[in-house]
Amino acid sequence: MKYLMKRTERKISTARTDTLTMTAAEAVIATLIGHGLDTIYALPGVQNDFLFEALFGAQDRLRTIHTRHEQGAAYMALGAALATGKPSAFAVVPGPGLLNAGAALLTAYGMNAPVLGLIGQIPDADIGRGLGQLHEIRDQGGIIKRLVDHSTLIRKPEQASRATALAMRAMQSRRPGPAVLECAIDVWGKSGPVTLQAPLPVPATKIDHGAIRKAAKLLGAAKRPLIICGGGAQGASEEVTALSAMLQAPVLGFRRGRGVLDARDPLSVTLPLGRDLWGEADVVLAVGTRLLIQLRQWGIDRALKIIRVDADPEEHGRLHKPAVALTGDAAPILQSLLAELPAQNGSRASRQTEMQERQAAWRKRLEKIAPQIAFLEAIRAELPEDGIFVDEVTQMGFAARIAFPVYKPRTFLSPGYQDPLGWGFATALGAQHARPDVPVVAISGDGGFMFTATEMATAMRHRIPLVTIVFNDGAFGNVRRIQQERFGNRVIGSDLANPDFVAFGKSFGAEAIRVKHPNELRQALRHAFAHRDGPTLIEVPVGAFPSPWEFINMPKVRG
Ligand SMILES: Cc1ncc(C[n+]2csc(CCOP(=O)(O)OP(=O)(O)O)c2C)c(N)n1
Ligand SMILES: [Mg+2]
Repeated sequence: MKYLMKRTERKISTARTDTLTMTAAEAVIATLIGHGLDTIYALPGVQNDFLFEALFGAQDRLRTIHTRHEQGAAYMALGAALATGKPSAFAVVPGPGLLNAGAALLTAYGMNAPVLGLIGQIPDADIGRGLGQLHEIRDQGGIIKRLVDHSTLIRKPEQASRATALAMRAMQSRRPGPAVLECAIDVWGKSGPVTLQAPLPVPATKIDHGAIRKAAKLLGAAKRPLIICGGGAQGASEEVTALSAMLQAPVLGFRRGRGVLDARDPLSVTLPLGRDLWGEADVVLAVGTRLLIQLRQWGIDRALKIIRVDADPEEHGRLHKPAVALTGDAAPILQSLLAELPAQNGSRASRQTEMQERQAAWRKRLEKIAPQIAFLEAIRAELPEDGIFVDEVTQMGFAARIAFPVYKPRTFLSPGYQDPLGWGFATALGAQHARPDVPVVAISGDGGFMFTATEMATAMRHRIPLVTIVFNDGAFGNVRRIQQERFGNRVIGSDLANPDFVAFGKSFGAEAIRVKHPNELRQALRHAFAHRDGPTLIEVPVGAFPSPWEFINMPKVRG
């Protein structure tokens, strides 16, 4: 490791054994660099002083991007992982630092995102004694164990590198997800003999050929096959595209499955039409999705056979016993299925025209949410096809999930079942930081934006060219509408006093502009995407939007 080699005076043994004297912090950082990480999103504090000292020494290999709140650091790491499909890391102090990062860690868990949290600890000898040390929290390790599947408390430098490599492997093995390494204030800075651990091999998916044959038979004989994609299908876009063509099967993606099949393909569908197709289907191939909406809301009966592909064997039968369960990474499993299928699948008539007509009929019905769709069309017209769109828990976000055309995998970031207000802006900052080669646009409401709006300072400090659109209706609009419509207009806790968003953005030195109409939004976006030397905030004042809920919470179609 280049930066470690500068410390030759600390090298205690020969190159043959590669044992070096280094601190626990240096060992963790060298191991992360050895795993290909080049950035850590972080907020310092005394428990992590030795970690930051080591980060100073590693600056040429691992950039430290500091944020203004731990929530920002962890969401940025999440955004980086989602936009690249690779592991990312953040570092925060214990107690309040950990809890501040908690919503993002929870979201990373729900999204199976490989995010590593480095969390400080009180002095090693005092852990668990309840002395009231700075940032002490009762049973921090226990709290962390409820949040992630893999966590380790590093107790000495000798253990640090292997613990890091094991965490990195756990984040990418079986069901991917976040992991945490805790380390005490005094242990980070302790020196000892360290053998750096190279990346450990991630176990490859074992293909169950019997199950593949069974799946191929079912799909080959299916009259109305349907493919449903969740976040677990994002790495299998080519395979899903080929299967869809071979079977003439529509592909439904909602939220995290969007973009697996290009929205320009007439077989690519979103929720409302997807529900119609669920009602007609005889075989469903579900790839990396919990199928919660389908099985709970839309219904299930014996006439529908389900083939599940999931990284987690426990996921298959949680709600319904599938006809075939395939466990592992979606891409290799679907490749095996593609190899087996031609022997089982006869020639199929094209469904292109039928699907085009049905898509057009739904587009007509979606005109009910025309104001949202007009803004989404403006964004789509300006965002390049590989540009990344980050949604939020807002009227515009709900509409985007069903109506924003997504062309490529990993270009529509949506937070999954946690749906935590405030994820958008900070996650998008991380996505834009990790993918400087493509424009990223975040949309949020005035409510959601203010959760992490202070990270505008981070965007300025690190010159992150994210474009953020704030749709300002002066309310937690979604909540307000529910109170108006379902609770007899008993409106409470949902009106908002906002800053002047343009003045707010400008006060940081960001580009900021207010636009009213979709065509003005297009112009503002075009300008922002052409001048990518810092962040841009676009405020769009809006009135109450028409409700999109009839297209999302749709009643049973079978069973
Ligand atoms: C962490 C978190 N807290 C609360 C909520 C509940 N919630 C869902 S939407 C919403 C209002 C969003 O307001 P805004 O961002 O302005 O978007 P709008 O609905 O006005 O379009 C709230 C409070 C949530 N989803 N997540
Ligand atoms: Mg609002």
